[in-house]
Amino acid sequence: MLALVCTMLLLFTTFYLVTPAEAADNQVHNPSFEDGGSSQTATGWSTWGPNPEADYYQAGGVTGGSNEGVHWNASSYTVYTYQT
Ligand SMILES: [Ca+2]
Repeated sequence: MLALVCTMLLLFTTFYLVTPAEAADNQVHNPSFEDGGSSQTATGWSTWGPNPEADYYQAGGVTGGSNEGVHWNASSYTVYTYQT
């Protein structure tokens, strides 16, 4: 019985204390690439690497909404998209 009570208390604590705090701490700007910018770089995002042309954003809803961030090129590439 004590184990059940402890488990219920842990679940309650995890749900009510950890989940809201994590949501409030999301500091990613433009996480779903909905804010404009140039066709090459969405607002708030930066590109680094030897193949920056492989990083772009376009119409599409894979990340939700109407625009999506993409890493793609017809040949092999290395590119990073990041925020600071
Ligand atoms: Ca989106």
